[in-house]
Amino acid sequence: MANITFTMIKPDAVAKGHIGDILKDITDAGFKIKAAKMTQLAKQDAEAFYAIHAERPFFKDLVEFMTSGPIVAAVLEKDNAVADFRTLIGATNPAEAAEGTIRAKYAESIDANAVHGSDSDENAAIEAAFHFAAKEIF
Ligand code: RTP
Ligand code: MG
Repeated sequence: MANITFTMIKPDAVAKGHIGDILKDITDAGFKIKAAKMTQLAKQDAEAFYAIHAERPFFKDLVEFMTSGPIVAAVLEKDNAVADFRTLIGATNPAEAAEGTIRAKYAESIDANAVHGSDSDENAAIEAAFHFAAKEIF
């Protein structure tokens, strides 16, 4: 699955009406959408998804934010998907995100930072399976 990554358009970007803009940036950059859905994470879903950050000081705020409204989850395919997608979205803190990146264009803050991108091939597979059944990935 080295050509797969997983993304979420986060509640801030959905609320601001940027689903279409962000999906266009993603497909313009050469990613193919293999799965996509709009959903809202329950507290226990967000806690499980971000379990790796459970001990971090920002964990409670992260879970609260990620459950605050609907998201769009998607599985994306491209050569070098994980690294190329993280380049496309830019730094976690939008103040440090390179010009033209999705976070530079649409994020508000380090918490409300518009999009998620998997950080490894292994996590991309885990995260895709967290949100989608095999038959929902095309
Ligand atoms: P993501 O997982 O959402 O793609 O973001 P990332 O890899 O760039 O950042 P990560 O370290 O995985 O952190 C996950 C999310 O937690 C929030 N965060 N807040 N206040 C802080 O210092 C802080 N650090 C991270 C961000 O919203 C980040 O996207
Ligand atoms: Mg991360």
